[in-house]
This record gives sequence, structure tokens and C-alpha cells, in this order.
Amino acid sequence: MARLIIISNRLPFSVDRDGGQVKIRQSSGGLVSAIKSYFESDITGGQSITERMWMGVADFSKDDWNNEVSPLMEKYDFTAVPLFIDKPLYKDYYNGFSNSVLWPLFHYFPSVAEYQSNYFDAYTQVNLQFADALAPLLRPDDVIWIHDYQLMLLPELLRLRQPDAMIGFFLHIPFPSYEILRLMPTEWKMSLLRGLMGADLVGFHTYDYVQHFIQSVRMVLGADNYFHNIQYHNRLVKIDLFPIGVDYKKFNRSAYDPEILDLRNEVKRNFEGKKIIFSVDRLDYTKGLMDRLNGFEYFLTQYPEWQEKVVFILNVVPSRDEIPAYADRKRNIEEKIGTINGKFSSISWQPVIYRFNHLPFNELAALYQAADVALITPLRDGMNLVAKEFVASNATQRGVLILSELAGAASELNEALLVNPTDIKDVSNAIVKALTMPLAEQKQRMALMQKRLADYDVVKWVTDFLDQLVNVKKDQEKLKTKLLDDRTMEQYQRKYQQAARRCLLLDYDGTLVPFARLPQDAMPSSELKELLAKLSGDEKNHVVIISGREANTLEKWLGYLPISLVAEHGASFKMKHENWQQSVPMSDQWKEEIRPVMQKFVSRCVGSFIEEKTNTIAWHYRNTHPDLGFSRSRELINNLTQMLQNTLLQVIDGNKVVEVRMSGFDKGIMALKIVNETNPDFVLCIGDDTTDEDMFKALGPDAFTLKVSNGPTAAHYTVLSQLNVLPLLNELTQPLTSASYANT
Ligand code: GDG
Repeated sequence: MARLIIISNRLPFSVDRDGGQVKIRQSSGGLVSAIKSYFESDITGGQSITERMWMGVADFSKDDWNNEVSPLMEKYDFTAVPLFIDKPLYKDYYNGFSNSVLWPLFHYFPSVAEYQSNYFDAYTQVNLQFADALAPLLRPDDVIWIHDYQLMLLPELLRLRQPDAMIGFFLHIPFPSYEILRLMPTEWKMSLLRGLMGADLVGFHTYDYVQHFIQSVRMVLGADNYFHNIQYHNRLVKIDLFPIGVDYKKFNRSAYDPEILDLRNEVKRNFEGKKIIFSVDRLDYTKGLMDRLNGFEYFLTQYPEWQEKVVFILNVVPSRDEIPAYADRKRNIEEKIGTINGKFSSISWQPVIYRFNHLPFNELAALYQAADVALITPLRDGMNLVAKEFVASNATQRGVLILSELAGAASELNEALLVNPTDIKDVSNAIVKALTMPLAEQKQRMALMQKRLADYDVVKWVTDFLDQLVNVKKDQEKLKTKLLDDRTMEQYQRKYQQAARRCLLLDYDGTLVPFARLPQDAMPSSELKELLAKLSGDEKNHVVIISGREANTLEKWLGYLPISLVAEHGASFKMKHENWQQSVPMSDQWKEEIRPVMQKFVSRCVGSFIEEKTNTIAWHYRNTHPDLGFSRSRELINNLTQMLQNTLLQVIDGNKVVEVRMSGFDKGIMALKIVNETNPDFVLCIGDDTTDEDMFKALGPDAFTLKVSNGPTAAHYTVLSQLNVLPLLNELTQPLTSASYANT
């Protein structure tokens, strides 16, 4: 039995005063109608949700809430948690950072963005207020779903307060390409991305937005992805697309509602003999109203035969008029409408019927049904529900949708006439095509779009998201099952204490030391040296450093210790108190063939470099652009694999490194050889890389094998980070007490 907590900037209702009486009015907009339809359905999704809560900023005072509004909420099917924010702070957070930085930037209007630091401070403060107000109310069974660009910091802030919480986030607007995001001050973009990565599931409308987000996380936070999964701060975060739908049945049925039908017929009568083109949009520069009017004007000029035979009903809904970027638009648009009407009108005909108001639902539905063409051409739009509502409302399947290819909805509504909104010729041609489209074709296109919208309606959107959120939690649990816990640690500690002969096989980079930008910088710390001295000082221990490093380096850094060293994955080795030897005597003539190929990749991928070792040659791409480095590494592996067919050489795909070496030895063969020769009764093996998997597999069930990092592995257990390794080794040697090793 779970509780669903929806968190959005505003509560889903506002309060009106009618005379002295307070009235609650449901807000309009995509999210509110989506969640409302879900609440009204009896479907609950992945969790059986039994309670609902909605948190958001109130548009009424605390006193009004306590005295008048709160009692009215009793009849609603959710608990409202209003947040009261000081007006000046709210202004900087909402008009400021949300709508004068994020909104323009994420809709590809960088020149409109105003990078003021007080805006970001206010945004941070309001997100903190949300977190502080919610944290004390949280219960372990809560499913938290945060919505939209005003609350991008909130997932992380909640995660800090409640580490195990189930948190989903959905962005309703586009997520821009990295090239746009990087325009923002570094601290801001890092905070926003870190904020979102506090969620377990981050949802977007389209595949492109998902890809943009993943790329930004890779570039800004340096986290790696595996398809749509990102391992971040030892937690699996899933990124996926959930294209929001509409309440299909509600719009489709509206065609049979007598009141709406009357209104529709009235509109038809008023414009008898004329085709109706319809648009409804908030007054926003992203909606492309000016370009749309230019397109319509061009159409009337180019195709005069349509004059008097068509009307364009343009309904503009007031919006954000306190923000300067919005204020002038209204005047410009109205002037343009005046110009078109002045230029083309006759005594009996006016081409543009313009209204600036919010339509009641019935009127909106009637216009959707009366329209022959819906002209929806935003310059950018996260999704655009108007397009989907028009399609859903067309029960007769008459009517044509002209849709901007830059709206998220275009990726689903392929049967619409897709246009570039700034290309007035394209828009004009699409209008002609729509007005002359044969009925059979209209129906065919409509039917295909309607099927898709009916299948993935708004309730499906909600349940799909909630199901995926539950699945991510399950996947996180699965990964945790290998995580070394205190009890297992204690068992091995006991076995260690009881053993007479122990073999400790330890990888070096990424295991005993963290990765450095350049291999030569990853020198052993004094803490590591002390630990290795202590371990090797115990005569029951045989300590083996088994690495991809070359012999010289291992000798220089660790050769003074009474331990064994295995270099270049086993190509050469030095057993304790003995001299270095080659595993397989070989010439390194073959490197002459490989070096030029790798050199070509060095020049094709800035930041990559070659490391030559005695028996291997490696191309490192740790310091490159992550996407380029990865894709070049795939190309290189491809080239090398073809070159090395039927040779004794092999290609190894390591951790940000591609290596070529002679086949016939690997860490697994070497580890097994050492274990067989010394016959220990306790074997510990720790590593982080793909090459260490050979050891985990070779050593089999009796060894205590441990992988650093939380991915698929043949090791028996995992530890979350390299930082856990030295404390773990220390702990192993301690006599058994109640002290516990913390795997965090
Ligand atoms: C965000 C994203 C994304 C509009 N005018 C009237 C009216 N509306 C209703 C429509 C529709 C909604 O408002 C507008 O649709 P949007 O798609 O623009 O939704 P928003 O919530 O504003 O915007 C957008 C959406 O979130 C969902 O994720 O699609 O890209 O910007 O439902 O019907 N409703 C009435 N009168 C009007 O005059 N009754």
C-alpha cells in the first residue's frame, strides 16, 4: 500500500473569491489534466497506490488556507500540501530563473536568457523550501514524482534527506542539446544535472531529449552510461522516454456531447462555405505566432483563389505578462493581425479571427471539432498537447493537422503534415495541401494517429512511468545483492584469521589506487605502502600485485617489498624474493605494425595517447571527449581485430584503454598458476577492470573474489568504490571484534 506524492511548482488548483465566498478552481494545463484523469481512473500502476498527496506553491495566503480553503479540500481525492513562499523570492525563482533562464535556454532561445545570480540563488532556496517541507512528511512506502523545470534541484535535495526514497522526475519541456546547456554558468548546470541525478528515474517526452540529457551528464558530471542506465554515486539511475498522452476518451466523446455539438454547429454556421483553420496557444515566443501569421499571409498572397474561402481562428491565451520578453510580443502580434486583416479583408470577410482569452473547455472542444485544419507550429515545444487533443477530438476523422517538426509531438504524429515553422513557403504549401486533401486520405491519416493516441493515453503515461519507477528500484536491489555486507565480511575475516597460508591477489589501478589523468601519476600512497608492508610482513601471506602495468614501474614503486609482482597482465612476473622473468619469450617486432594504427587514432582523438610497455601497447582514451573517445575506441577495436586475425596477438577492451598483447596469457592464467604452486587455504582477489574478470572466473567458487564497482561481474561480491578497498584490507587483518567495515 503506497502513497503517491506529486510535486509540482503550483498546486493543481487556485482559489477565486466570488463576492465574499471562496471557490476552488482546477487549473488548466497538461500535467493537471493528466494526473486528474489518472486519479479518476481505477488503474494504479506498478504500486498499489492507496493515498495521494500533491505539493505545490499556493496562490492563496496561509490564513485563507487555514480558515477557508483547507475545509473545502475534504471532498477532493488527494491531500494538498501548500507551500507559502515570499513574493519577492517567488518572483526571482519563477519569473527569474525558471522562466528567464531555463525556459528560453531549453527552448533554444539563448539570446533571451538572463544569467542573473540572484535568480539562481532564489531557485536554490525555493527548491530547498520544498525539500524541507516535504522531508518530515515522508514515509518509507512513498512514491515521489517531481514535475518539471522549476524543481530540477529537488530530487537530490530529497535524496540527501531520505537516501532510500523512491523518486521519479519528469521534464515537460525539451531537454536541449549539450551545446545549448553548456552556455549556462558551470556551477548552475552542474547543480541542475546533479539535482536530477538524485532521482531513480528521469523521464522525458522524446528520444532526442533522453540522448541530450545522457550526453550532458557524461560531459558535465563525467558519469558513464550503459544504454539508458547511468551508474551515479553508486546508484543506478534510469533515463527514459514517456511521451505524455491526452485523455483520449474524454476528447473523443466530446464529439457526442449535445452542448459541445451545438457550439460546434454554431461555429460552422457562422463561417458557412469557408474552411476553418484553428490555433490555440499561450502567448509565448516559443509558440511561433509571428512566423505562423507570416506563413498565413504568404499563403493568402500566393494563393489568392483562397481569399474569402478560408478563416484563421487564432486564440491566444494570456501568459507570463510580467516578464519583459513576453510583454512586447502581444503588441507585435496584434499589429501583424491588423496588417493582414487590413490588407485582405472585404466587406463580408475577415481572414484572421483573433481572440485573446482563456476558452472554457466546451468552446475549445467545439473549435477542435469545427476546424478543417489545425495549424500548430511552435518554434520549440516539449510535446504539445493541443495537437494531440485536436486529433483525439476528431471523431469523424475529418480534418488535417499541420504540425511543427520542432514540437515533441512530431516524433509520434508522423501522419500530420510536418513543417518547419520558420519556413513560410513550407507552411503555406502545407495549408494548401491540407485544404485540398481528399477525405479518404484525411481519414486514413487521422485513423493512424488516433490509434496511437488511444493506445498510449494519459493514464497509460502515468502508469508506465510509475511501473518503470518500481522496476528501477528492483534493478537497484538486484545490484545490491552482490554488495559485500558486514556479515559476509565477518565470515571472511574469520577464515582469514584461521588460515595458515594465504594468497592475496590485488590489481593495482582502480583497486589499490584511484585513476589519475596520466598513468605515471598514479603512484602508491604512503597509506598503501604501509598497508602492503604490514600484509607482506605476516609470513602467512603471499601478496601478489597483478597488474596491466609494465615491470619497470611496478619494480620502481613496489619492488622493495617482499611481495610478488605480475606485470602486463602476466607477460612477465617476479615471484617473491626472485628475479623478473618473461612468461613467454617473445620479440616485440609486432608492435611496429600496431603503433602506426594507434598513432592514427591519437591524431583523430584529442586527449588520447599511446603507452608502450615491454610486452603490450595501449591506446588510452580516459582524457578525451567521452563520446568521441568511446566511438573511436570501437573503431580501433574493429580495425585491430581484423588486422590480428590468424595471429598470436589479441585485443583487450579495458577501462578507457584498448591494448594489444600476445595471446596465451592473461591475469586468470597467471593467478591460477600462482595459487596452484603455493596451495593456500585462503585466496582473496580484488580487481576493477574487465581484465580482472579473467581472475574471478579462473579462481572459482572457493576464492574470496571482489569487484570494485557495481556492474555485472563474475566476482562473488562487489564493493562500491576504490575508496573501500584499503579499509577493507585493513579490516580483514584485524582480530574479530564488533567493529564493522562500512561499504558506503
Ligand atoms: C508543458 C510543455 C507539454 C490551452 N488553451 C486553453 C486550454 N489549453 C490547454 C490545452 C492543453 C494545454 O492547455 C496546453 O498544452 P501544452 O502541451 O502547451 O501544455 P503545457 O502544460 O502548457 O506545457 C508542453 C506539456 O507541458 C505536457 O507535458 O506538451 O510542451 O510546455 O491541454 O487544451 N484549455 C482551455 N482553454 C484554453 O483557452 N480550457
